[in-house]
Amino acid sequence: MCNRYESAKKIYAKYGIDTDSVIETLKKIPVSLHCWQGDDVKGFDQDGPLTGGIQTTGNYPGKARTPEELIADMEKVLTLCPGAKKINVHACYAIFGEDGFVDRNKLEPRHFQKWVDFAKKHGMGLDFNPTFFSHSKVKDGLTLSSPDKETRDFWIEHGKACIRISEYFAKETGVPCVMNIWTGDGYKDIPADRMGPRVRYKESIEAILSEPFDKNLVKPCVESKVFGIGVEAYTVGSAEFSLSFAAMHDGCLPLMDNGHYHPTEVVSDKIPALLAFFPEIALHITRPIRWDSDHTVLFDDETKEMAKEIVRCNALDRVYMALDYFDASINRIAAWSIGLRSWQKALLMAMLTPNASLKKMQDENKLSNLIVAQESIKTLPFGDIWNEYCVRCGVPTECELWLEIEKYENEVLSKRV
Ligand code: RNT
Ligand code: ZN
Repeated sequence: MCNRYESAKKIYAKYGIDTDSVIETLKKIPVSLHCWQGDDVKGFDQDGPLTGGIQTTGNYPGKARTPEELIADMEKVLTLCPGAKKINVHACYAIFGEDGFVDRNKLEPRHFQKWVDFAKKHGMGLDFNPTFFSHSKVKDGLTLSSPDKETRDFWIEHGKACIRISEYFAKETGVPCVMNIWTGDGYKDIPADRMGPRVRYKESIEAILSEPFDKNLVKPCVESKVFGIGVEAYTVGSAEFSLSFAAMHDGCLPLMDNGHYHPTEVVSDKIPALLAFFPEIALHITRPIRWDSDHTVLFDDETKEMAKEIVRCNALDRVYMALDYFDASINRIAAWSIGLRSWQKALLMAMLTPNASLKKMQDENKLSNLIVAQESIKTLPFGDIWNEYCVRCGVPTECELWLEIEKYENEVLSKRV
């Protein structure tokens, strides 16, 4: 075993931390990997533009064009990232066989069988998302909150179909399926009625959740948002709407995406607030630059802070963690891997922190001692433990990562023209 690890392990032991057991624990904590990073949120069921107030920018070559390419790319990413994974699938990634296309209100489990095969092959669970965007039935920018009943009904049927598919995922994989409801519904300019759309949205989500399902298998979530591109003035599924909906509906989880708040708000502070009330919550982990830009997640301060909160609230089994970003301007395998590895680093660092003794300092009001301790922890030999974690998981270490990505780019991605 490498000397640097042995020496780092001794240093952490002085803080009461057993690095071997941290590594073993972290290996088993699943993080959900989003399929939509591989093809710029395009999907397989339509040819139109990406709508709903979200945007990918960039045209780096090599994006996945078919289900086979997308799954192959994700398989490559699995070999580059340590830790347990789940796969997060959007409904627009239905894979139609010989019997052909069906619209979103008619989707069935069989349209996702290849995703189940992929998950089972790697012993992973699956998460799911109805797709309420990039579709001709989005009427005047609205879906579940539309004043038009036919439009609402179409999307309610879609939501119900997705509940059935989520339950199928859970039964097949043996792992609960987190099903996240997000719509881009909203208005570009000042609305005349802010409550009407929210009441309709509430009733539509209730109609979706009236589809029978086992609450131990399907975990429905509602994701809030502050604004989207072209939807600047008003978002139906605002923070207060979504949090209240989840609070008032048993079995429904609030989902916080850290790109969906005003720039000075931090999700790290919201995590413990929600954990004080909800048995379980869900996260979309992203990196907003000035807006919900969905840049690749990095090992930066707020990422570390969010992981810290989950760990020191002892909530690793109460928080469903999913990545959600899409960068089309760099190698997509690199984007996926950097994001997942960064979140893994953040979790590892949080688990290598002597949280109990820091809390004690706070409770005893030893705040000078606390600031000194918090700063000194930052220079512990974290990199040596991370390196060892990668080795034990059989994935590339930091200095090996690019070589692997470059090889895949040369051998596979560059041939996609
Ligand atoms: C959009 C939301 C939503 C999407 C995915 C593709 O702002 O974050 O979660 O990114 O559903
Ligand atoms: Zn999101």
